[in-house]
Amino acid sequence: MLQWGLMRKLWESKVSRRRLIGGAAATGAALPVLHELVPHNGIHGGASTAEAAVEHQRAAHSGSGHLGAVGRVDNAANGFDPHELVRDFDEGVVRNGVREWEILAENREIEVAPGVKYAAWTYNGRVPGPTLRAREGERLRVRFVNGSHHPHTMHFHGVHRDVMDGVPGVGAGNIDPGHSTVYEFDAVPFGLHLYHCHSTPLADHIAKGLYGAFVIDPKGGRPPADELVMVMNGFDTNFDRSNEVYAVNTVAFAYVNDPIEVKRGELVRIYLVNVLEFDFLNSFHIHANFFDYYPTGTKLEPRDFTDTVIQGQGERGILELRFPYPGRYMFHAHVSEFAELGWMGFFEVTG
Ligand SMILES: [Cu+2]
Repeated sequence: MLQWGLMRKLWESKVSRRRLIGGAAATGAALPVLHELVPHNGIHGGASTAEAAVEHQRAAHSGSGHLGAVGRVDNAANGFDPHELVRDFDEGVVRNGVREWEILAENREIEVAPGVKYAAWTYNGRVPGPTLRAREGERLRVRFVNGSHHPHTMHFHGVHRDVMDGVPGVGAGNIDPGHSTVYEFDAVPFGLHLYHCHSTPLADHIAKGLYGAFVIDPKGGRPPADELVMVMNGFDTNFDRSNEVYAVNTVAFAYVNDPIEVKRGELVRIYLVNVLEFDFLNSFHIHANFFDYYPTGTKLEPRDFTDTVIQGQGERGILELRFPYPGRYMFHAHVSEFAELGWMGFFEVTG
């Protein structure tokens, strides 16, 4: 409720907040130059619609201290629910020793905050795309079908041949609308990776929603845990190349409205991925607790024991923690602005 008042305030002071962000980042000065160099004509078809929605959201609350009527995002209409998505791992199907998935790129309008619609590009109809999960050393085969209106690819992080890298001009390159390809490679190294579209302009193809987490379990596995996936993302709803909405798993404040339930004393493992565009850094902070941190998940021993981790664009890591006390514990971006614009949630610890 309160957050929406803050959102309105921040929207209204957009210019000053952008200056703040640029000033906080070492490479901020390069940003306007880069934007001039990136061609982005022809992909902003939904701009007027999205902008109208944000304007509508702003107008609805203008001058009213009463924000309760804002309501909630319609998960059913979106076709995915952040509370299911947070524990949803897609292991595909194993045929003849090869682990296989089918991924369809399609355009889809999604609601990222109550009343705020976004013309997303999706893998399998959801943002983030499915969390693909395999075991170290397996052969993987991903059949990619482009049912969208623009050329797209799937670029996986990992170690593989150039022709399977999903970038324009190499191997199958851009996959045109109505076309498909097959990416085939081995699941190495173990860790927490990601996949995303690599068509140009790159920032736009990622920001529109074409990304997902990619988990490769070590051969010996990891200790049993309640496993969660959190993809830190954001949405530039008025196409000014800065985000108006921030979240984990797309829907602003989803885990404030309905906290993530975990059990006291149980090991909780969080696969944390930062796919945010237009901001250089993101972060995760847990209240009243600390966690072990495994950068990129590529080692079995934690590097840090901390309560806050910062990730750059495309960076990810695994967090492990236990909650010693029951109750309601906040987690959020320690970039306060992101937290106030949606990147905030609670754990409800029971038992
Ligand atoms: Cu794309």
